[in-house]
Amino acid sequence: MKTLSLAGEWTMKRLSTGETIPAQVPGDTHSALLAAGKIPDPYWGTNELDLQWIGREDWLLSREFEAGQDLLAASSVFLNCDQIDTISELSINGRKAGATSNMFTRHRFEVGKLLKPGRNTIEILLKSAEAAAVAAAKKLPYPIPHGNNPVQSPHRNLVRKVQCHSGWDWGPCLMVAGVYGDLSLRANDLGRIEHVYTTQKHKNGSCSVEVACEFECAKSGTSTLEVELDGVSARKSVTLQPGLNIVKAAVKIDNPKLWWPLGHGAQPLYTLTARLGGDQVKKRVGLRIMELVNKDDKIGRSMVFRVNGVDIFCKGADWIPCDALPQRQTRAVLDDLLDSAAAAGMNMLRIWGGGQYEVDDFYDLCDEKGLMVWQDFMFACALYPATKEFLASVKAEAEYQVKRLRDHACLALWCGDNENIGALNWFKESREGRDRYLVDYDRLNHGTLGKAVEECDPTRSFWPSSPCAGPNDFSDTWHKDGYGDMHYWEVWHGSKPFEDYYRIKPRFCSEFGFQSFPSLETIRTYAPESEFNLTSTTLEHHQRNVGGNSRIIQTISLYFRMPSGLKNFLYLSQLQQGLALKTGIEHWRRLRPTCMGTLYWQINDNWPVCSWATVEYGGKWKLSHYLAKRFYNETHAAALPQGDAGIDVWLVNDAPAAKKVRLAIEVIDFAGKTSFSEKLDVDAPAGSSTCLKSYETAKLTAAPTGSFMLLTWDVDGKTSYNEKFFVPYKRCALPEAKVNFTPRKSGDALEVELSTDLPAFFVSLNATGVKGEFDDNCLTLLPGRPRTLRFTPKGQTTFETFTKSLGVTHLAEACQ
Ligand code: BMA
Repeated sequence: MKTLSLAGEWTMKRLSTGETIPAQVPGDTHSALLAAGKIPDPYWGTNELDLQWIGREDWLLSREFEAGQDLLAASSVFLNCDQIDTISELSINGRKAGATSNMFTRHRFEVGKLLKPGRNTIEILLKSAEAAAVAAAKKLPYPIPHGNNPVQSPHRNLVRKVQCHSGWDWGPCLMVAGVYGDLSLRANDLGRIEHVYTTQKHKNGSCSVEVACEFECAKSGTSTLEVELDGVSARKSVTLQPGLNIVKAAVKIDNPKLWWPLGHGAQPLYTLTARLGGDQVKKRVGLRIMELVNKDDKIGRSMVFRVNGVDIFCKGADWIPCDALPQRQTRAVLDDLLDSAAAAGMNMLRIWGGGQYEVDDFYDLCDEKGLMVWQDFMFACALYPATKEFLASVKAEAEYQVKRLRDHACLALWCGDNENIGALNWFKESREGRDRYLVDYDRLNHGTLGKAVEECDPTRSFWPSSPCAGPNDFSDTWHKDGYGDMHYWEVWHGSKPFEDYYRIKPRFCSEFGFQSFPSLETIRTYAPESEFNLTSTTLEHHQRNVGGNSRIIQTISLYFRMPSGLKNFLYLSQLQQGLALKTGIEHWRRLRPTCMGTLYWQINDNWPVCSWATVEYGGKWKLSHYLAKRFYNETHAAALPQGDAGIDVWLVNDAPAAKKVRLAIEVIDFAGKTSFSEKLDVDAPAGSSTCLKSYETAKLTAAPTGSFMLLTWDVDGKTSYNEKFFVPYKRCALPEAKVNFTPRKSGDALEVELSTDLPAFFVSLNATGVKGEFDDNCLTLLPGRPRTLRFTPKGQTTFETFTKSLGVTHLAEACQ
């Protein structure tokens, strides 16, 4: 296979004016305009509003290339387009090479006849997706509605484009267009490999791996399929016919080293090479058995991911595209965010249906890090058409994506969409004419997506929608405890207090969340200091959930004394978010095995904004992410309310092995004096949840407004902490503690020792402007019990810079 990459600098012309600027391929329109100085930063202030015109224009990308004899003499030359966003017409030397209308499908166009010796010109006309959507809406026999957000491009559900490009309740409306991934000319004589995928069969300590190679032949011929999996190889001679051939060979691995989700074992990956007819594909495969156990039980129906026979409690979050400007979605950014997921103890991410099937790097990194992927198909919060053309386009998309991704060890589940069953109840049209819309839904969902999974990846389950009750059940199960996955939004969208989580016993909670503001340093990237106010135009513009800021303030008033000034407010909003998530997650973790998963909404942002993310745009951890690292702790102790007057102490062990746990339960007053103390030595079985102790609050403390409970436990030499207040924080006269911090260099590491004269709560260090994370933060600090935190910088910094960047605050100080 000869390849001529077409990546690099192209020319981009605005068709309506004729103006040209340079543009990158791979890359997007908005990034090109920004780099050329033609538009201001779309993330700054309210600039987004002035940039809506870009998505309404047509853009012409062009460049020249040299075609050598190697290309011209080949029997097949094709243009490989990994991803074109979205509506496009391609031509070479002025003659049509192809057209696209679905950005989730790879396109390969035969172009040999269009090439000439020497200089050639290629053009890609990127047509306005918004205009195409509006035109498509006019042709519909009946309306197909979608959810609306504050800044919204219309009819996004009618084009196969990243749905959140059109705006979301956390994301800007930037209708980018562009070419992503590989764009190249490739020449071959016999043909090309379209897909390689494997099927594993585990039996008696060995694993046979069948390798299927889909080969598109330009002409008939003979060749040999050569397969190699970590030194074990197989060969098969084949006669190939013009068109698509599927050739298979099998290899056997004895005593396979099994792949495990993070926290359950290692992530060995075997290198697979498949060669056929002069083309080859290399990938890494993890050997494991992945099942979704969805069986009737006493409660209803289970929802358990079982890997290699072990039931896994899934801990994680929902994932959205990491940047609204696709050109900025680099492997380094993904790697950093996925590291943040793993560092917080997550083992699963759900790729949400309003975003995108991620790039190969994403799944490669998840394979390596042991992060399972719940993969939605890209449909969200809307009704969708079921016209012949639309379904044909979705069929091609689904088959392509399933074949592309099915070999990833991390891939745990295919799910039809996000909230589309629920959406049947959101719109007047579908409430009044449910039959019609439900039939459309089923044609797309089960009839197209489910079928693609059945045919192209029978090794995995297809889950129709998130949330849903399971196959063939179109009831609204958002709040059903007995079965299905659940999106629980009464806390936040329903304005219920955190304690509302305690009423819910989900089998698997795949969405729930609470918003917070990003840090001041991130706000500085979109607002001038004159706008540093919660209700300023800019801060309100960077909040896309109507009423979101008010809800944050209102909730603060439920639990806390009011903070003074913006900085303290930001701190408190992040702490509050962490505590909301903690309330739900500690409760649901203790319910295992009834509940076997919590994925909170959402881990990341796609621009700097006030949202449900626990990691800010740019990668900085909010305080809530530090709390996540603690409440997702593998062996976790938590004090949870028992009715109005009691407290239960629970111990959850998600580890695959039993753990010896030494636990101290203390009640400490605000002067730092311990008034109650009990020590327990516990054997926590693998995959267990146990209520260790029940207390009557009145017997634990005579001063519930002047003391708190501290749990301290040691497992495998690691000490962990958790605290519980007896009354809302606002009822407590928190001591005016003086917290000291002393930065230190210890070898290559940067450390900070924290100490205090009186108990201090949610003590938080911030290293403004220095990228990196502390190993713990937002913690309880007691007199006589100093803590040393370790800071791991990302990139270069000096001890002096780090020292100067440091600041500290805690609850009493923020809400004086
Ligand atoms: C959900 C998601 C998103 C949304 C989030 C917050 O249920 O699926 O559509 O951004 O809630 O409202």
